[in-house]
Amino acid sequence: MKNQIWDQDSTAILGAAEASDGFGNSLAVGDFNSDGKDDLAIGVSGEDIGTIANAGAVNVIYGSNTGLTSTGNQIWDQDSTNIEGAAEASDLFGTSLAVGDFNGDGKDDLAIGVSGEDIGTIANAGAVNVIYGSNTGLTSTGNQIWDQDSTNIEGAAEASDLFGTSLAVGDFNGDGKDDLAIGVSGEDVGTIANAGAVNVIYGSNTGLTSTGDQIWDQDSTNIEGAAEASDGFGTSLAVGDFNGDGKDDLAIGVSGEDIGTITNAGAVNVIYGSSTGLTSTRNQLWHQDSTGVEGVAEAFDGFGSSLRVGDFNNDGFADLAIGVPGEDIGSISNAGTVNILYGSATGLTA
Ligand SMILES: [Ca+2]
Ligand SMILES: [Ca+2]
Ligand SMILES: [Ca+2]
Ligand SMILES: [Ca+2]
Repeated sequence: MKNQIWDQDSTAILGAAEASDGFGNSLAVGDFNSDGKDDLAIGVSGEDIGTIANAGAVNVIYGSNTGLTSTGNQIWDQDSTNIEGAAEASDLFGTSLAVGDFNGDGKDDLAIGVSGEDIGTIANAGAVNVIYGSNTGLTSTGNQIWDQDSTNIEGAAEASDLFGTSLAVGDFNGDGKDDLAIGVSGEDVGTIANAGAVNVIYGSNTGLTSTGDQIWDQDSTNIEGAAEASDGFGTSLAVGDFNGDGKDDLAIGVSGEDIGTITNAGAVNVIYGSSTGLTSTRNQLWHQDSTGVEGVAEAFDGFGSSLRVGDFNNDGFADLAIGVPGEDIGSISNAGTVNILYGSATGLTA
């Protein structure tokens, strides 16, 4: 099949290419219309909506027997008909994207980070829009917006929280409905600025619901580590079933974590799923000075800046790849490296 290139000036694609739109700044894949062909969601967080600069948008291009096609393509923003929220300058709708089946109807649904969303007068508190799939693709029916001031959601919207700066999807309680983890990397924990947090909102037959929602940070009861200024807990997220118990587990990058006196060496917290959702039981904190882990923690390594999950040895336990872009290789500054931790019946292990 011939390769393709897509932009907002491609024939029949909605939107128009404009300076600093940043089409493609984030990507996610799902089968939004359940036709067996995957569809592509494309973040355009620098899109202007009318004269509203950098409000942001998401293009969706659907799969077909001949690959992605302009047929039925969509563009979504907070001023789309019946979509929750309102496009405002520098909202950055589409700064992050994640796909899951939050209502378990067999059609994939799209979560859209809006990290620059103001909540009332609270600048850059951040929000997440959720648009649900249907037989005809993504539809405004039942769409939602979530922030830390949503009813019954843990936490409180504060300036520069950046709720939605990262997103990840997994079935943390194993009930067959996907759940959404939302990075809040600018969250202050008490008076500790930008320590960071992660909100978790669980799926149900009616989609994401506040029932049983959670907020996690390094000062949560029994969670390893300690919240410190500029830790950036939640800068990156990844999901896998590291212990193979059928409940997904959450890896949380803390790229600004100091290890002892080593500034911004970085770390990764891992919180395991259970039949009641994510739980502190057997949670872990990993860094390059953890016993048995390869490498040495050094200042500004940024361990955990990026995370990805795969089963590299096909043993049925998910494994975690950890980006360390600031790692020095010998005298070569910021050459970067990647650590790999393998899953096991007891979870990630060195
Ligand atoms: Ca499809
Ligand atoms: Ca769905
Ligand atoms: Ca679930
Ligand atoms: Ca698990």
